[in-house]
Amino acid sequence: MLIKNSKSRPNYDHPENDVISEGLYQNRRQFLKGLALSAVAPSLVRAETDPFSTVEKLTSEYSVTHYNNFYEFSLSKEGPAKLAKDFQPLPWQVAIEGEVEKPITLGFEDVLKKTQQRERIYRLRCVEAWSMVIPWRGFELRELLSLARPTSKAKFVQFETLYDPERMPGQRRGALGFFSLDWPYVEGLRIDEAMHPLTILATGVFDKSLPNQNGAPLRLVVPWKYGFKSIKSIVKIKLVEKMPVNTWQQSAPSEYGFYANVNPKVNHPRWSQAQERRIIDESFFGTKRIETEMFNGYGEHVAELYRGLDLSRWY
Ligand SMILES: Nc1nc2c(c(=O)[nH]1)N[C@H]1C(S)=C(S)[C@@H](COP(=O)(O)O)O[C@H]1N2
Ligand SMILES: [Mo]
Repeated sequence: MLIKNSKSRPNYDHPENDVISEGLYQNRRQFLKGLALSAVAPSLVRAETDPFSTVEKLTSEYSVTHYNNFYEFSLSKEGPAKLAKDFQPLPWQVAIEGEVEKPITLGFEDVLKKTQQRERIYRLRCVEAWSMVIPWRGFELRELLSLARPTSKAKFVQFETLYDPERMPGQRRGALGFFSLDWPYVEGLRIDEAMHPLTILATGVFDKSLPNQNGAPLRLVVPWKYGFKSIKSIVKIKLVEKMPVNTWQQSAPSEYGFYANVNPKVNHPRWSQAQERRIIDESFFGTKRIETEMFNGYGEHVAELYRGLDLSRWY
């Protein structure tokens, strides 16, 4: 793989490096400091140097971008790619509010500037018992949360997807037939889950910006939890004191809970979670059936977060 380091060149546009506007000595120092920093801080940390990435065979790009769950556009797996084709994700703003010292609203470009971009290859296990291996690009959520300085009352983090029925046809009244969800789609994490370095906000897949159907421009990815936790197209992040009720929990509380940790021993009331169909090539039905792993194989990193918690009660 090619190593891209476009940011390792000094940034001549940045006022701190502007040799003309300020004292020559200061600026020369800044310039050299910039050079030294850029030598150790590449613009993108590649998966090969990242301890959290898996080396399993990747799912094909076609399947990742054409077998989707995104009810704001369609109930079918192939629907989101078609119906989100003309969605314009930019410009985009995301607000961080609630139990924070410094509420902020940032444009998408600013979010990228303030965070370290990384490539992370994660398994994604849907509650429907299929799975993929996806090379995400994004950054650790904790970096963004820290900018707003959560207070000691911030025990949970609530996320919201854009609500805009004009642009998201699945949100229109009656659009999904007899089926309906409460919009906007809401998800939540405990604060320690949100601050865990495995938890990222993804902005790309396969070295490209995130396709609309995958939640452009910005979506959560929590690899040890069922896919529905990984909420797409986020506009609001609210730090709260009480455990939020997420969309699927509110729709069917006996089937979907707050935690939604991948767990082969706790079955869905209507199907087993012991195994999964791993989708690798372009056949959506899955290339092989494999055993589902506890915490989707991320137990060594996250099991300690749940010590003492009854996982069959807190599903
Ligand atoms: N806003 C929103 N986020 C969502 C969903 C959705 O319908 N709406 N579906 C979830 C489910 S069930 C899964 S499995 C993943 C799928 O992500 P992918 O299509 O990028 O693979 O997105 C999750 N995030
Ligand atoms: Mo899912």
